[in-house]
Amino acid sequence: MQDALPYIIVAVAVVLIALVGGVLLLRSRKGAPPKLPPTAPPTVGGEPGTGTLAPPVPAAPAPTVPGLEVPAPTAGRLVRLRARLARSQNAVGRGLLALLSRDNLTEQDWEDVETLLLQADLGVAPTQELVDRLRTRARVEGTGDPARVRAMLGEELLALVDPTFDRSLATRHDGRPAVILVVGVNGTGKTTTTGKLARVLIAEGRDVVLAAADTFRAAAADQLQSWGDRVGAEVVRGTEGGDPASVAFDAVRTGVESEADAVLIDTAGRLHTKVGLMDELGKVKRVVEKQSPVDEVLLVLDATTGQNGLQQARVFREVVDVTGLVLTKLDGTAKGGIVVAVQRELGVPVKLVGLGEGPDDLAPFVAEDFVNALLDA
Ligand SMILES: Nc1nc2c(ncn2[C@@H]2O[C@H](COP(=O)(O)OP(=O)(O)OP(=O)(O)O)[C@@H](O)[C@H]2O)c(=O)[nH]1
Ligand SMILES: [Mg+2]
Repeated sequence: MQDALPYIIVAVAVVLIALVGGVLLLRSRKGAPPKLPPTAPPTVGGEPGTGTLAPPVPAAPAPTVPGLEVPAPTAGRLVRLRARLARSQNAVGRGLLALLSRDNLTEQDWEDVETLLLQADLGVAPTQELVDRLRTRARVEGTGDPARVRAMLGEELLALVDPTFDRSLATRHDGRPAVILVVGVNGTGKTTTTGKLARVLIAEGRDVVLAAADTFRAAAADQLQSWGDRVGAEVVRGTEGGDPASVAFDAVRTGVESEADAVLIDTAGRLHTKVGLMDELGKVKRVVEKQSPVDEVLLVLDATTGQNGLQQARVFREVVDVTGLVLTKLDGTAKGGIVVAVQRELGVPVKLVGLGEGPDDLAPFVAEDFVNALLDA
């Protein structure tokens, strides 16, 4: 037994060493994962809760709020997106310039000018007015010199687009957030515009609350939620099939409590001819107004639907007193004249234009930039 003792001690020592070694090995394996994740997190972005937990830090340096996007600055956006506008509109601009630069304009030439303007959805009355003014000026100032014609046409188009409109969007004032209601028929781009507008405001350093008051489909709220999550805007939503007015009401209360700069309310698409749905929209506005004035009602119109948009605009104006227009999908149509037609019809300015499906493809409307884009294609 005594002879065996050294062997036993050695055996115990071996077992102990093996055990300790094993534990250490396991520890180091367990310790390894925490070192690995740093390579994984950069892909995060929009994990649940990020949007509501993170303070909506405007244009914050990216590292402080990982996963949040920093929207592109808004200054000069229309100029930056001008190529898109020009691509679809340049047939009109170039056509007009070519015609008007002829030396002696015939009746046929003037008719062609008129046709081009009508095709661009300028509308009958503005077209007639523009042609009359151009004819008078052509008689006095002459044609033939492309530079002078360019200047003349530019001035007249600008007068029609009307640079005197106030196109600014309401933001926080009187110690409360601005309330912006987004309305329109189905598929015009309301939710997309609401999401893009949140980015515009956040890029300008403002705090935004989004209201998913399209309660018809859960997918509509999810769509808005994902816009909010990307930039850290809180999204207030209700239950599917719930009352849109109460979602809007709750969102405004949230905005007031969190001292947000703006509450953007996305509503369900509705055909202007459906009386029940239009009444519901009126109710959304009235319910919100029990708590706070509605500062803006933005009517979103799809520019590709042309004169149909005017019909919609008239009905929406009656129900909710539209204060601004958003023309979407201007990147896909040569019918930019609708800007003039619809402003005329409602006496309300186009405030924003959609020029693509990208998150920052929404531009504050600037009359001069728009006219230049038409003519300098
Ligand atoms: N090319 C282009 N597509 C746009 C623009 N604005 C929106 N869209 C697209 O239009 C489609 C409809 O947009 P939504 O924002 O879902 O429209 P909506 O008005 O909310 O639709 P409903 O809620 O169903 O009434 C989407 O595929 C958008 O990407 C734009 O300015 N240009
Ligand atoms: Mg929608």
